[in-house]
Amino acid sequence: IEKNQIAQHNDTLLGKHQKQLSHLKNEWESVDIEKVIQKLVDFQIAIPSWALGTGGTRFGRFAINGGEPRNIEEKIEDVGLLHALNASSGAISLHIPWDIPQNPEQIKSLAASYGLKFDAVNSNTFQDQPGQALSYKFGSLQHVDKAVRKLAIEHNVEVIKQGIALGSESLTVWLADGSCFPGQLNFRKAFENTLNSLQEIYAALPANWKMFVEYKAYEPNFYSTTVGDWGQSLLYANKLGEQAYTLVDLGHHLPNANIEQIVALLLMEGKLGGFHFNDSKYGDDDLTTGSIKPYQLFLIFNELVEGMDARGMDHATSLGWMIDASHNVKDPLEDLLQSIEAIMIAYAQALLVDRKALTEAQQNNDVVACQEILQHTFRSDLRSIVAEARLRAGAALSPLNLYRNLGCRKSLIGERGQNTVATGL
Ligand code: LRH
Ligand code: MN
Ligand code: MN
Repeated sequence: IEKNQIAQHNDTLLGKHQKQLSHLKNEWESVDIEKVIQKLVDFQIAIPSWALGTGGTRFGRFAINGGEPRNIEEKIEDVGLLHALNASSGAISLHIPWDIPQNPEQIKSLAASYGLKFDAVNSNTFQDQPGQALSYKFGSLQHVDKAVRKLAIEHNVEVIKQGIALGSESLTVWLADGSCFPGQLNFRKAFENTLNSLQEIYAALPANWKMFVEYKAYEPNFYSTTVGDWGQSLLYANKLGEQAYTLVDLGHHLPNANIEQIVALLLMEGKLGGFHFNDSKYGDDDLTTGSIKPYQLFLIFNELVEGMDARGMDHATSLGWMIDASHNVKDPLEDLLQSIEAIMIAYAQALLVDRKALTEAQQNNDVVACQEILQHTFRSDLRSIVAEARLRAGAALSPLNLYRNLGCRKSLIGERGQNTVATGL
């Protein structure tokens, strides 16, 4: 995508955009909108490599779009395209061995040519790879057999090495480990084995790295999961040390969990590492962020902004911000543009909450005022300040429209073919 294509697109929308922005500035004259815009410019959300292809379910996979990236280079190209469109997707997160960065130097410079960094690297001990000597069928880091644990530990250490070569600075460990039936596991031993294994991996972390321990309530195990909730994740993170943190994937909770409260308390403990953003109606649906519960997304960002400001944390760099979504029916790139937009809007809304008034209302137990204050920003249309942030960063006022108008998918199909399949879920 060329700079002049973006400029042309912006020219056609500029008049309307400026009108909307000045209207918004008038409405929020007591707020330093310039500061908010700068925060939005700085905020970057990493794209997972496995979200670039059409996701499958266990009932089938419909590669409806074509032009899916066939290798790591093409995945980087896709994220580069997203970043050119919105200037908010400046990083890619790899999943190993779905991604095999054979020539790290080359891959690193390819990414740099698109202005991309490498976010957390993800290990995979939830599938057996072809030719693997021992199986993860009954777990990996928790396994009763030391030899299986060793295999899984070595894989994680290898992933760290690959990440170092790419300039990544964190490892995300998500474990499918758990049990499907009562009695199958000794919970305490499974925890201890997992902790010991994580300790060995932790020992291989460079000093500037973080380890993210991701939890998930259920699936693929349906009776117990060994890192099943934020309490268990926090136990591991606390025992591991100061480089270990809890990672919150929005889809990994039991229905109706109060995720914003979890986020607030993890932040308070200095143990919130980062996010996998997505949305869901039932469980780990991995739907487009903000497509089902945008109010919840706002409430989460509201806690994030409040908590990070209280601790003097830089919003853009203190936590790992990432999407984790993948599904069947949309063009993955369009889907990701929608997710990023939803995240930016929720962040903007949270930045505009009148904190002073909210604190006062809380102190006075004025429950009605508390709700009014939050919903005032939630119900305000802040899309034009998000668009303004993009404009200032050299990106498109309306990324999705430009993607469609330029026929980006059609070009990708032209280059890569109709029947390409990206590695991933
Ligand atoms: C597990 C999960 C985890 C994996 C990814 C593919 O459900 O959220 O983050 O690494 O999906
Ligand atoms: Mn996840
Ligand atoms: Mn998940």
